[in-house]
Amino acid sequence: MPKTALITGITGQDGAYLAKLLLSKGYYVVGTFRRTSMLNLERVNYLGIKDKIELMPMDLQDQGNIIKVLDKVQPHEVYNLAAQSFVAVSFEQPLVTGDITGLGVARLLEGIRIVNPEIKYYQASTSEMFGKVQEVPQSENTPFYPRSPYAAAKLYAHWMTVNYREAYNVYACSGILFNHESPLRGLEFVTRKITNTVARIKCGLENELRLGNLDAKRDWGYAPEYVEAMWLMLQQSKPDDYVISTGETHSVREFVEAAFSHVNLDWREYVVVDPAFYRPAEVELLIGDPTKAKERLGWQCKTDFKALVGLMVDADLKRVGK
Ligand code: NDP
Ligand code: GDR
Repeated sequence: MPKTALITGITGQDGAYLAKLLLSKGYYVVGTFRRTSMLNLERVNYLGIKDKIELMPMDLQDQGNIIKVLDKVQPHEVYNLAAQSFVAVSFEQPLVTGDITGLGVARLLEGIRIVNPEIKYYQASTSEMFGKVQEVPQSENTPFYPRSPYAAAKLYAHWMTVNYREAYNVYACSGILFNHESPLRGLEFVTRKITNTVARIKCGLENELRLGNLDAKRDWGYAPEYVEAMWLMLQQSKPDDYVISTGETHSVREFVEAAFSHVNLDWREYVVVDPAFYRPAEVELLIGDPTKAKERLGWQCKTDFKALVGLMVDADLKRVGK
């Protein structure tokens, strides 16, 4: 009998890559989506897996819905990737972010406890929980200091995951993933906004790129490699929490420079700094220490910064060209 995995957030970047990985490992994959006026299956389509997964509506805001889906699917593993995941929007919509990204996790963990506490659980935690960093680089032992409603909601979700592990013995892991990007990244996030606009400028469709804080530094990795770490966390003898990162940091400005220079353009001629994209509170510097993941999971990143920028620009050039 193949194992069954339930992935929330199947329409997002990580949901699509994780579904592809689990299919390649022989899993039966159920992907859940929330009801919208138009179901967006662009990413699973792009990866050619739409017809290989079962799709089921499930909203993290609805406890009854969650219990019914868990009961029907009886998964061996649940990967919770669903969230209101855009930090900037969380300042505009703090309550809905808290309800989905924070309380949604409590609903899911309660569902697991009620339906079958043997279900293994992966929580998509984030480097944003380190926020105003208390230590450089950040590891599993670094104190948290969230700087946005999104990060505060994720921190609640992180501790709920730890609590269900300690209180009810649920095999629950929190993956503290640093930024990971790909050609499937949402267009509102800075990396994809840059690579998509660079491609459009190169093709003569646009002539400027408006950005906010160019000095912010992030530890950017390649998303398909990060979903492997999620799976590895659920295959260990004991549940635990892990930082997943490259161990390198680069500024937004460096990303911009690399993306423009990939297509032989000078970024200074196109980039306009626009205060509209500044955040009320910023996370200035993130750099993760992935030692524990390397030692215990045998995981490490393979794609370096320059290669990541290059592959994202190339994918956008191809798309824009079409
Ligand atoms: P995306 O924003 O691409 O995907 C988020 C998913 O959540 C979408 O499928 C979205 O559905 C779904 N969703 C939103 N609200 C609800 C809801 N109420 N009920 C059910 N589903 C909902 O995120 P990523 O794939 O980039 O990230 C995956 C997870 O990992 C997220 O939880 C994110 O916060 C976290 N994370 C991401 C990192 C990164 O660098 N990518 C780093 C660390 C953590 P819809 O398509 O309908 O909007
Ligand atoms: P982040 O990603 O907030 O790190 O959260 P994002 O790409 O949105 O911002 C990264 C940094 O770039 C700066 N920035 C801009 N950001 C956006 N989106 N648009 C701009 O025009 C712009 N100009 C400068 C930001 O201020 C910020 O410092 C992502 C999400 O995927 C989260 O869900 C996840 O938890 C974290 O990564 C790890």
